[in-house]
Amino acid sequence: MKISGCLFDLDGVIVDTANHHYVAWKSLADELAIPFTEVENESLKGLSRLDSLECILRLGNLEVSSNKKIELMEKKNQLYLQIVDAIGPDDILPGVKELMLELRNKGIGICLGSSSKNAISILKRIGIFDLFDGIVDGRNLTLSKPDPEVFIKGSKILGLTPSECIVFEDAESGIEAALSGGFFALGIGAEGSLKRAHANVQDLSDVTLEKLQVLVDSHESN
Ligand code: B16
Ligand code: MG
Repeated sequence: MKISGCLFDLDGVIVDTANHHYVAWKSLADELAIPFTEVENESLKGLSRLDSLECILRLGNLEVSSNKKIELMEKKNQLYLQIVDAIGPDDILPGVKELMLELRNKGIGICLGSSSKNAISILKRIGIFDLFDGIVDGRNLTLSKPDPEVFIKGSKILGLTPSECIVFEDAESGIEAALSGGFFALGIGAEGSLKRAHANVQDLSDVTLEKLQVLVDSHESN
C-alpha cells in the first residue's frame, strides 16, 4: 500500500490534552466519590463525552437521570476548558507539525479524526488548523470510537479508501476503530502499549513519510 492519506487523532497524538481530560474527569469522579485513577482512565481515551461519563458512573454503580448526566458533562467540560485555556503552539507534541508540513508538501491528504467537540478550538489555539484538508470531530459523529465512523468519514473527505490511509492513534478504542475500518493503525505511546496496532512508535519525533512507508511495507511483508 502506498500512503495517500493520514488521519490524525487529536487528544494524545497532536497535543497532550488526553491528560487534561483525565484531570477534569478525576475531579468530577472525586466529587461523586467514585474511585477513578489513570488505570481506569486508559479505557476512556477516545470515547465521547457521554460514553466516558457513563463508564465513570458504572465504576461507582451510580445511576442518574439524563438531565443530571447533561449537568455533569457540562461541569466536566467547563473544567476541561479552564485547563486548556492555557495551551498554545508550544504544546504541540514533538514532531507533529514537522510531519504534517512534510505530508502537505508531498501532496498527502491530512484529516482530523477526533471524538472531541472541542477539537476545532484546540487546533486553532495551537495554530495548526490550516494544515488540515478535513476535520471530523465529535460534532459530526453519531457513533463514538471504537466504531470506525470517524475514520471512514475522514477518508471520504480526502477522496480515498481506508486501505490508502494511515490512522495515528493513542487510544485502544481508536486502534480498534482503525482496524475495523480497514485502515493501517499506527499506535502512539509508551513501549508495550497498543499491542493491536499494526505498528507502534513512542511519539512522532523524527517520523517522516519515508519512515511511515517503511513501517507499512514491513507489516505487509510479514
Ligand atoms: P470532548 P480524541 C477524545 O478525543 C478524547 O480522547 C476523550 O478523552 C474525550 O472524552 C473525547 O475526545 C470527547 O471530548 O469532551 O472535548 O468533546 O482522542 O478522539 O481526539
Ligand atoms: Mg486520543
